[in-house]
Amino acid sequence: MSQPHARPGPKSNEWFERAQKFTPGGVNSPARAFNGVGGGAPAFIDHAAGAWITDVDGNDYVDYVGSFGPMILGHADPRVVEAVQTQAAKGLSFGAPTGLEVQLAELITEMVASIESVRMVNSGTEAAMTAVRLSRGYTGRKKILKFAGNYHGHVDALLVNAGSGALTLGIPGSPGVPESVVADTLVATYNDLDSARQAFEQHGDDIACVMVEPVAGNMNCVPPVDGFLEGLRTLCTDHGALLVFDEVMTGFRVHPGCAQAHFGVTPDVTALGKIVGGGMPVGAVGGPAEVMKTLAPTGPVYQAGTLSGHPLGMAAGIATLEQIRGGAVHQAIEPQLDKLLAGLNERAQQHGVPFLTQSAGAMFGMFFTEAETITRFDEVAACDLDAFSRFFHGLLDNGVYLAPAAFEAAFISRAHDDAAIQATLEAADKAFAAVAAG
Ligand code: KE4
Repeated sequence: MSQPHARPGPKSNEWFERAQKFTPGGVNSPARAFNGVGGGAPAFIDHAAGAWITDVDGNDYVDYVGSFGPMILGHADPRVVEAVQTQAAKGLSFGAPTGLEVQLAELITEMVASIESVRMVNSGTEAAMTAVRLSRGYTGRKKILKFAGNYHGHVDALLVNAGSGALTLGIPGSPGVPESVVADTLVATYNDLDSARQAFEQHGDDIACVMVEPVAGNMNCVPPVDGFLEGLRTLCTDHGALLVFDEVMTGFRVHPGCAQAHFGVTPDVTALGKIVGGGMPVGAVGGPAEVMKTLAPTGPVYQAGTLSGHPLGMAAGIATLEQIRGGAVHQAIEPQLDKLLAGLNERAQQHGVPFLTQSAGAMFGMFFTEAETITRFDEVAACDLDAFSRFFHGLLDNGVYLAPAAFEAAFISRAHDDAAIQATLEAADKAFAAVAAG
């Protein structure tokens, strides 16, 4: 399917011109804008299948964005598409419960050991927001602890910047977020257990929850160092706080049982998104029934949604998780990712480009650095971001599509066969040459 490529062509430019007239920045999520890689029109997509995505100018790309994570089976998986088409013909949404919601809830509780009860929502943001309100309602406490470089959606209380120092009180991370809303948000350093311990020493009995990405996928791809997640588990248990794993990205991606199964650490509450909806707008928040019963209508913590448990999203989620649960998808992906990363590192070395890859399950990251390992946000920020931008465009010009930012993770799917990997490595050879040329 691959063919010689130019960067997004005239039709993407036309759509971008039109889009900017009616939508801020011409995109419905800033993560899709090319601002972080020198600007210009993003590729407007016409269709996708398997590992490949095709833009409106007919350029084919091997895709490592995968809708920022959901497409672990590859694009337009026949069973997922068929499930959505069949359900759509029966009506789109009812404002009343359906058996589909029960089936997806049963699948989630079967696949994720820590989840006995689950509430469907419409996005990862909603899942994280609900997890915070649930934790505060369940514990009767106000403070929440998160980590610099972790992203949990655009929830006001979680849109905070870390100040200087290991532990800081939240500073609004965006205009429109009042200081009062983040006054109870503590920010520690990811992979620095002492900074979390310091938070508990200072605020222990008022911390409702610790919210953490079990693999940090919003500061490129930074796995937890040994003992970090285990240490958070102990701190939360000792101080009566809830440990919330934001598995919106890692859920069903790092392991069929989520990152918590991969690392053997059990959270109290899990936020899910992306893969759980198979590419449709679905989020979920789950945990022990004892905690989850705090949510309305069984408990006093209010939470609701017109389209929560949407039949088409449930159908897509069921069709996706049914293919993941046995483990065969992750087993098939592993050797392909190994081949890809080995090939990338080999070509970087051939071109004399300082380059590092890190991965967890079916997600991975690429850093332009001399460092042997990256474990902290400041180390990511110190990487050569200009080199990443040249690499991004070198790949795009040669038919490989990455997220347009050095702080995003990359995603491989079951559909990334040897042909896709080979096409990627041929493009990478040219892209590393562009990086080396400076
Ligand atoms: P959504 O509201 O975008 O469905 O999920 C928010 C969210 C929550 N938690 C984690 C760990 C996440 O990674 C996300 C969303 N991830 C970004 C990618 N960095 C989505 C891309 C975008 O915002 O367009």
